[in-house]
Amino acid sequence: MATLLRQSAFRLAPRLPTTASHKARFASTSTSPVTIKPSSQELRSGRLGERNLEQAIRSLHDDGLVVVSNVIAHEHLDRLNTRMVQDARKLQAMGKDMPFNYNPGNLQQDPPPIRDYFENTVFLNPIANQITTGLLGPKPKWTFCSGNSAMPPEPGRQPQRQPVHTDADFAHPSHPFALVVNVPLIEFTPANGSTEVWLGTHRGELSGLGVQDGQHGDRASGKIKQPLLEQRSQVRGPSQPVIEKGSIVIRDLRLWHAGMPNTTEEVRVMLAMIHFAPWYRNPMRLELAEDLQSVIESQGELQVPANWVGRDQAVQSYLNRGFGNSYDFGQVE
Ligand SMILES: O=C(O)CCC(=O)C(=O)O
Ligand SMILES: [Fe+2]
Repeated sequence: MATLLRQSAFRLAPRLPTTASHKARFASTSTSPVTIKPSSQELRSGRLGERNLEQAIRSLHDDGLVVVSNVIAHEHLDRLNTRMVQDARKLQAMGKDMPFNYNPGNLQQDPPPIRDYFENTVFLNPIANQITTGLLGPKPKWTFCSGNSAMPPEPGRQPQRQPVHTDADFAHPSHPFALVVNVPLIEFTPANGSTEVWLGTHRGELSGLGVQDGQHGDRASGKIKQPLLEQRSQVRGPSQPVIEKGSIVIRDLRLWHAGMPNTTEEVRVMLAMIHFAPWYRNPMRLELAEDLQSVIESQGELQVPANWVGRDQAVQSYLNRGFGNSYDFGQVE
């Protein structure tokens, strides 16, 4: 009897796993993000196959970030970049009134919300939508469309880094509810201010108001407490990855990150679009020119709550929006 019991217990004992899928279950300590390189068939169809989609979803759960390379044609980025660099220089010329986040080297800057600059591969990228839908559920809500520009230092000034922070500087669910789709308009490198990212900090005890200093709306809100930064560095430190032009970076809104100094002479623009879960009651709306209405209404992947305004009004107001943590990404009751 005893022998039988021992044998069956042995049979039930977990076997030492050796497969790749098992390895994936252990938390990674790599500081570099996972980069998915879609096949030419996946690029043609605008859909990742099962294996790459699994990898993207797993990276978002485990690391809070995934990079997908080669999904946007460079010419779709270049025209928008030329315009946004001109706009960034205009904003910089506003001096102390410029819309900066944490320090004057990092501008909050919307793209022009008009048909001439709207490429579907940039703003409604099908692979980005497939991944955010896979994680958040059908028809994520797109209610924020802006950008962050790391400016070359002005003469006589030292470029500054942002404090490590989370953009989720409000009470929020402890499970995924919002993803930021970042589109770099040029290649990002440590020299031009590639965003510093702290993988794996989007969940558990590392996430929530308890890890943050500052109140929502302060320029310093969302800042991660210093002792936690030191502790986390021992486990899984930060990195400033090189991101190839044409990539998208999808990041859990809760992840710790920081805008970094741009030591080059070229403005570094990164678009930032937030997809909220379909059930998440964020009341924000986009403001878009009427000439985009048919483009937006002919797609069915995202909910896009928008105020439609005349082209002239759209052009007049897009450089005059909120910044810092003046946006409210929270949800209503
Ligand atoms: O520009 C960047 O790389 C990041 C900016 C950022 O995180 C912010 O302004 O909240
Ligand atoms: Fe941020």
